Amino acid sequence: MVVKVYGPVKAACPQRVIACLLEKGVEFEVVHVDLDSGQQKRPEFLLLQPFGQVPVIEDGDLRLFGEDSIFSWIIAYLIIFLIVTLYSFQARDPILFLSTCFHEPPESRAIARYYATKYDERGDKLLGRNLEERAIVDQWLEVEAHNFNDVVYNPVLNLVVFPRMGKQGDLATVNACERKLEKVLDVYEHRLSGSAYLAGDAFSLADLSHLPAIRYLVEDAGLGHMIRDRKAVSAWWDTISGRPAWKKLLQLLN
Ligand SMILES: N[C@@H](CCC(=O)N[C@@H](CS)C(=O)NCC(=O)O)C(=O)O
Repeated sequence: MVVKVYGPVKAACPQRVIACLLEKGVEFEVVHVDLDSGQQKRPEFLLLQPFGQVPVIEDGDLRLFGEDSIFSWIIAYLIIFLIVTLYSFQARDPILFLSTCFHEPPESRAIARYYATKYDERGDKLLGRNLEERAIVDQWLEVEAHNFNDVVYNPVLNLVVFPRMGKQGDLATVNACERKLEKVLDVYEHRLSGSAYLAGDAFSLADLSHLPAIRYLVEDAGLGHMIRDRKAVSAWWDTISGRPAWKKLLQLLN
């Protein structure tokens, strides 16, 4: 069954999911959602993703939330509670199990994690080779989500997205984020000076998760010097952006 990915390929968050699917050789189709015209805020899309954002995925018969009645939700929550309890006893990951049972979470990192786990044996091991490595991958995924993403997202929004929509970007916000990003990238430079990849000696989901935002930074926002000025970060960017899966994604952009 082909995985449906809702979202424009040009948007960073769907790219995170698509890059993971391509790494794992999972068949997918993109259902274009026109962010510029606000399609993601229309009632029919809010049934798929109540926050009005992309990506969303549909995988086979798995149902996304939104279209059910309150009653069916109460039943669903009772069943969820039961399953979580049962699987917790067996030391399985209840959240992951739930995502396979009911729907894929509308959150690009969670979706990517799900596919990296589901197809762990296929292609590179994106979540590490043992529990300790997985912890380090998770650590850098969290760094990406909480330390890196915001300070890149805002400059990209103000320098690229708003002007494309005919709106003026806020340069004070851009400057403030740039200053913070310098510090974050200094930490990355230190880490990558002693380690080929963020989580160690192998490419992982933590590296993959950075690809979309750095591409925007380098190619669209005119802030590539922040990457290029740092030897180890620059070499890392060349390596991860040279992966065949990422190159396939870039072809989808054209
Ligand atoms: N944390 C969410 C963020 C989703 C998000 O911000 N999506 C952006 C595209 S990258 C979007 O839908 N923007 C349009 C909007 O917010 O209206 C994720 O990673 O999936």
